[in-house]
Amino acid sequence: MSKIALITGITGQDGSYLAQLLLTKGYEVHGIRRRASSFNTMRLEALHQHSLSGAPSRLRLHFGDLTDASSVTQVIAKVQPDEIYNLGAQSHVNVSFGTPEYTTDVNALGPVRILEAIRSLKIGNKVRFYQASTSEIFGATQEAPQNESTAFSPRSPYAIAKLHAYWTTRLYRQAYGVHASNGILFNHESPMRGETFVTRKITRGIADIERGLQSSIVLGNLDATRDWGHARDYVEGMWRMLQQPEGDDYVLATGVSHTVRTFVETAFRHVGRTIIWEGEDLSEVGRDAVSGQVLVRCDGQHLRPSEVGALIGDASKAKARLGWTPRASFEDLVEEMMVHDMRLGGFSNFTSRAPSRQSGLLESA
Ligand code: NAP
Ligand code: G4F
Repeated sequence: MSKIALITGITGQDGSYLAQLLLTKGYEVHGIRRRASSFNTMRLEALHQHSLSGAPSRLRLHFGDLTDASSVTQVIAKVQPDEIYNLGAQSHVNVSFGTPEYTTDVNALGPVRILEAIRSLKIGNKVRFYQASTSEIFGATQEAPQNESTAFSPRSPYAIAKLHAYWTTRLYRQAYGVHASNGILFNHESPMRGETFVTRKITRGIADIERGLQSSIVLGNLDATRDWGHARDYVEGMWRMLQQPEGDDYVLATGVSHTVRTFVETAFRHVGRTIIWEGEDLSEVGRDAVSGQVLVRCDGQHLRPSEVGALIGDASKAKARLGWTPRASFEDLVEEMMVHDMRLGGFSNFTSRAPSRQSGLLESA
């Protein structure tokens, strides 16, 4: 009998990589997707196509929403999963400052709704639960690198909601004996990354500059640092957490950090351009060293009301207990994203595929 997994946020970056991993491992994979006025399952298209070529699809999607307890409970009751991965979230930190109440509803109360469903359905002794926690909960911490013992200091509505979810997950583990784990993941990117996160904004922007579709990329804080890994490596870590005899909390990170500025320079090198920086603060620009063309500009709209400190993770516990290590280097990651966006033309081509078979994924379209 194959195991059954349920993924919330299956239409997102991590959801698509995790679904692929679990299908490869022989799981029957179910996902909760939100109802939208246009197709939002583009990232899953390749998986669906794959299943069309072989055995009956082991991937099923169900409409639901983390803000709606009844839909969450109904899907869990119907699917009877062995493992639940809660990846669904309003995941954009800057957006959370403008939508604090909604972000709290999805990111903090969403996991409460899932865990209460597990309790009310009396499946707490059977199901294993993964919560997508985040390095953002360390926020303004002075300690570096950060590990599972580092004090929390969240600095955004997003991070505060995720910290609520972190403690909720621990509570259901300790109070009710649920196999529940927090993956405290540092930034992880890929060609499937949403286009408003800084890495994909840069790689897609460069691809569009090279095509003559835009003249420059407009960014915020160039000196922000992040510990960037590859999403493919991180979903492997999520799965490993749920294969342990007990639930626990683990940091996943590369232990190496770079600035946004370095990401920009590395990505432009892929298309043979060297960036020279001129000016200060929001007047700073990045020019092509040969042509002098301004390729990077700054705009205050991309600055946040409060920024986190230097986030860099220590994943020693995951290495020792899960045997997890990230494979892709920073350079590998930038290269893969650039190759993808140069080939596919970034956002415009990604979304222009009209997936007429999308409803084939749905049990209740
Ligand atoms: P993502 O690409 O933004 O995907 C988020 C997913 O959540 C999408 O499938 C989205 O659906 C879904 N979602 C949003 N609101 C929902 C709601 N109300 N009900 C049900 N589903 C909802 O994010 P990601 O990068 O894959 O990240 C996955 C999870 O890990 C998130 O919880 C994020 O906060 C967390 N995390 C990410 C990173 C990272 O660096 N990527 C690091 C640490 C933690 P739509 O497609 O309909 O929008
Ligand atoms: O790419 P970002 O928006 O990612 P951020 O805020 O680190 O959040 C991501 O990683 C978290 C894990 O630590 C996840 F929990 C979260 O869900 C999400 O996946 O911004 C990265 C850095 C920030 O310091 C930001 O100020 O890039 C800086 N930045 C500079 N210019 C920009 C821009 N960020 C965005 N989104 N857009 C810009 O133009």
